[in-house]
Amino acid sequence: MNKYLDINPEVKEALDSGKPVVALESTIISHGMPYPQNVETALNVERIIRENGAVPATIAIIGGRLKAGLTPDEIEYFGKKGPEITKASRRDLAMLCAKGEDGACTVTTTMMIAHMAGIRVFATGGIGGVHRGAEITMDISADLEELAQTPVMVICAGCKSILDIGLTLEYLETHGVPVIGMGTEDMPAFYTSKSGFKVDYKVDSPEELANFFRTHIELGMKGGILVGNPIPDEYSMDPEVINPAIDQAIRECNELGIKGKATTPFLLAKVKELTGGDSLDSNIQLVYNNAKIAAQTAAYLCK
Ligand code: PSU
Ligand code: MN
Repeated sequence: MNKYLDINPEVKEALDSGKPVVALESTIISHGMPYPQNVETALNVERIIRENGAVPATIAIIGGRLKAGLTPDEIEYFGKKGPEITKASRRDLAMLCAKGEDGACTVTTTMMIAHMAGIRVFATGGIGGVHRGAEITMDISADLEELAQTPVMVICAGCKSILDIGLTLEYLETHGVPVIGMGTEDMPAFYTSKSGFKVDYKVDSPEELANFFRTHIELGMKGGILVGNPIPDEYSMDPEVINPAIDQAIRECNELGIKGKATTPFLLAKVKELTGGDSLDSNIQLVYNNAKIAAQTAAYLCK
């Protein structure tokens, strides 16, 4: 086992005895949602994963240790400290471990640590991708590179249109990452169920998804797969409300000259502010929905 990795005892027991485990990220806690809803959501997500037959492993870096599985107190700590905790991507891992610091794991570092621990299924809200205007800025999330090289299944609600969804899908195609729709042929757009872009394949159940991923692993494919699970209709947002808010958030981001790793957290917070909290409610519900599908898929994968 990696000398920097600590696997929580409950997670370790589950992995050793072939029981289903689902990884969860911590950037969504520290940078993606405000306190205290972030902590409440993170604890509910863990509960939903248990109710659906799997063991949750929220992933983070604490005092330079890579943690697969957090205690409720550690989740509270991450939620309370919020954006003060370093948002940790692949390039940050060694420095945080060397200095003994904390890091909130993005999709990238959650995939890395999940893979080190032997966890194959990971649920989150949305992934990073190719930003609008990337043909000039070259702002492309490291999440896409990680999907290209780490064999973990990432279940999300699609990409927010803070990104260029079409270019994100092109990039994934180039890198050989299969994009699967759960019960849909349309790539979901996070707050809404359809982006207007097609996924590569549609599956109709967690069982079918598990069979596909098992084959992917058995073939020795080195990368991951991305699953777009659409937000349930009752929580989906009105495109006429969410789209102008996203456009305005991007305009303000450009005007303020915000760049690099600060871009995504700024856009997420701005969209939430502009929609008066409605987007936060949708965000929370879609994460719950992804957690449920992830736990069920992980359970089939263990059969
Ligand atoms: N998109 C969301 N919510 C999030 C993120 C993205 O809708 O919380 C977070 C995830 O942790 C993701 C990261 O891995 O932002 C991507 O950041 P960047 O664009 O800087 O790579
Ligand atoms: Mn970026």
